[in-house]
Amino acid sequence: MSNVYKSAQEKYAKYGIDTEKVIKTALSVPLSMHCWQGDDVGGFETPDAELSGGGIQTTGNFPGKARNVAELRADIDEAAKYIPGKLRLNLHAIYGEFGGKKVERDQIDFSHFKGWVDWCKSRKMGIDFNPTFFSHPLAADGFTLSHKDRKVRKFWIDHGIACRKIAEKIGKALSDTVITNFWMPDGYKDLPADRLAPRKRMEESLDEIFAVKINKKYDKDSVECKLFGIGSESYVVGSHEFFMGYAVKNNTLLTLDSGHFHPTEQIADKISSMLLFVPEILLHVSRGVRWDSDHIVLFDDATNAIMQEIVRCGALNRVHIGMDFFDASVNRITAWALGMRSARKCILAALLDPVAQMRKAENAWDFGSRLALMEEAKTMPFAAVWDELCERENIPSGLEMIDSIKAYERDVLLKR
Ligand code: RNT
Ligand code: ZN
Repeated sequence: MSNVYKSAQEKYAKYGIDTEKVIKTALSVPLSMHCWQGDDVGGFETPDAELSGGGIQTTGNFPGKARNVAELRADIDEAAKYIPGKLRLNLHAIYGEFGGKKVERDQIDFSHFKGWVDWCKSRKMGIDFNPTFFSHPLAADGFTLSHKDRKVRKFWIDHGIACRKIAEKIGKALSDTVITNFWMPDGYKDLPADRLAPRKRMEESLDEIFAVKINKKYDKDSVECKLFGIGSESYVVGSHEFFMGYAVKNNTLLTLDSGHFHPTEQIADKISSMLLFVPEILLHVSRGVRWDSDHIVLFDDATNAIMQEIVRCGALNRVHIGMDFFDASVNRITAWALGMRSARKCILAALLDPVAQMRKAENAWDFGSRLALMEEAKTMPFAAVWDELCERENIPSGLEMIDSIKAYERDVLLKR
């Protein structure tokens, strides 16, 4: 235990905060690691899926992206070396092991994910799941579950059902609860003449998917809204109001992606409201930059505000924290590690806040002291506690991490 940490511990103790307890809690919060940062959301379908017709776009051409399951696993292992605390793995349906065969998305089953289950088991990682409603010829019109053509809708409905069944089996195999997230890119580039009909079709399709009984002990469904995407600038079927309404009406989880709202709108303030009306929340922690929703997460105000809200609502067990960023312009391992370390840092910082004192001031109508305490918290010796947390977990410090990832880049990534 370093002297710097000891002195920090004393300072926090003056505010009634036990840094030892905080470190343990911060490490115990699961972060769901999105597999898609490793290969730019490509997946391993045969023939190679193309990133077209779906509003998902990764930019950048940093060398060495994972080309197959084995490489992706090696990269996840490498990134995990730098991320302290409990991890889950968030898989998209296109990341199955299809044995070099073409398996249509409405035909996928648990066997394609059995390898991932074993792999995650040996790493004590839980799994989360996502049907993939993009990068497919039947998504090329920009519509899936709300497509005008019943045949197209049916294909995607069957995909959604197949994914829920897979997720349930994964949950059973891991004695855990998988969260399956539904995000559909459906929308129009330009002004629609009919905004209602696609939304009605989307609702009916989702109803059909969720009508299939799944054991909630093993799988829970979540729905994700978005304001706009590339190619769906004017209208997204699954808007915030659509999915907030859908989740409340149907008692599903609601996914809040930090990059899916107006540029100045933040999701932190939404958490306390939604906790009153939906059973649980899934977060896609990301960083919106102008029109892009998927930059690498940082230790910034928006992410700190999110984690503060979860902690202050006492909702660490009802808000599931998943990552959703993808950057192909930097080393992908760095992207993963940096983004997820930042998320963990924000959790730690939120747990170190003197909330009890702030609330005391608030309840006494003493808003000056409340604000002063919030300011005070910002310059408390947070870094000393973070370093201690990393050291105890044998996680390299920031600078060591950069050197170590550079070595992996030289020895592994650049040889691909
Ligand atoms: C897209 C959504 C969605 C995807 C992943 C890959 O805007 O955020 O969550 O990023 O499913
Ligand atoms: Zn998302």
